[in-house]
Amino acid sequence: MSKIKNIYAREILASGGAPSLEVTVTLESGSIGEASVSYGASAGSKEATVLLDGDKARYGGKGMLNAINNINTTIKSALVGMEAVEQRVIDNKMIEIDGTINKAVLGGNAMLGVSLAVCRAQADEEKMPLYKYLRKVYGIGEIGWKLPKPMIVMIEGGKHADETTDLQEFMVGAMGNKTASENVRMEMEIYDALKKILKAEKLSTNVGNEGAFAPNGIASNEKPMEYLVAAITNAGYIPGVDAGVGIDAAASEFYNEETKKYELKLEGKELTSEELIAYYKPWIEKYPIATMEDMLSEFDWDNWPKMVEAINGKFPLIADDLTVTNVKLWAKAIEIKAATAILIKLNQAGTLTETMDCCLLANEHNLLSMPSHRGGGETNDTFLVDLAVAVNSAYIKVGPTRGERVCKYNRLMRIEEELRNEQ
Ligand code: 2PG
Ligand code: MG
Repeated sequence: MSKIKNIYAREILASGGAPSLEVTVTLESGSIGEASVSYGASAGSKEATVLLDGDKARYGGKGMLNAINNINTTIKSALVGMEAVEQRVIDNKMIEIDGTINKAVLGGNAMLGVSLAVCRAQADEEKMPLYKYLRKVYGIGEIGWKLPKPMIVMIEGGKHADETTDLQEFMVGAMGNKTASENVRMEMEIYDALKKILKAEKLSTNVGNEGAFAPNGIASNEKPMEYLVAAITNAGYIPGVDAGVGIDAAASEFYNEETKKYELKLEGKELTSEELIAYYKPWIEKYPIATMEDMLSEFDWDNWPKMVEAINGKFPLIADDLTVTNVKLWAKAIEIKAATAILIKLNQAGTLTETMDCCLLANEHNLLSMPSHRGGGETNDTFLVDLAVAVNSAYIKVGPTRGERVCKYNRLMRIEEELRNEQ
């Protein structure tokens, strides 16, 4: 056991070129933990607050000095002297000091940075890899190791790229029983095959926010699925057996709250919820789909169960903006059968404990969880991978290229190697 001796935060850069923050926690024993915080481009409205300075003279208002100041003063003086092993108590303490439902006072970014760094410091103290320490501190029993499969964003549009598809992400999810490193290799071979297909179609292979292709001039919102199936085949794998298609529509982004219509600009369509579900329906039959995510808006709760019915158990419907890694919203979604899986983003919740609670609730109900990177402001932190391994998540969702993305897959392969060497 060791007490927290010091907490220190600094401003760093995130993948989009705007700031984020990084926290160092030091224990009395000398153990150290560091963590940085990512944030999104298509954030759900109920996410924990990313506290930004708003000072237009610095980074166009996107500085994080206020959040950092909260860490270096208020949070530090409250937590110094607490036992670092008391993760839940520490997280609750910050929630209590903040006192708001959306962490608007201290900032979810400030709280999460501290929360994760405390956890890493205690893992260091106990000389345990993070994924094992997470199981210990959250009392997860012996459930064996089932490493998450990669769900790799291959084509991106929506808010993550300019002038592309209305739907935000077209992914390839590994299927079958390959090892993590074989899955990573397969996915990257598919990515390479996709590049050749796009080139042959005279589409650009420049990449968007998440390192996935983001070509202008794609003919329809359906077209990327055809490309993905062809890429899986061309790379020598079997669609629906080795790999399937994942879609994140991020539908809140093209939902007009006033007219209650979904505006698909690429195809000049304005659809009601029912019409949008009917628009998706043929895809469910036609393509080897692994998962669908946010196919309806976060403001369209009533229609989510209809989408679950349309899918009819063929694959999971993942809630992201709908549930924003919030255990109450997730419990509601489970209860009314609005979704059958949850996307997990640490900064949506704002503390590690609240994030873990969402994963554990999914496990309790035998539902899938998928820890995910963020679009606009990702960092080189790989915490989400250890978390996915700790709770036996089915997938991790991360882009295919750029350092802040590939470090996640490299971490996964390293964990696999560690576990293999133990046998
Ligand atoms: C999503 C994510 C990650 P953002 O919607 O799932 O791909 O995007 O971080 O921009 O919310
Ligand atoms: Mg999403």
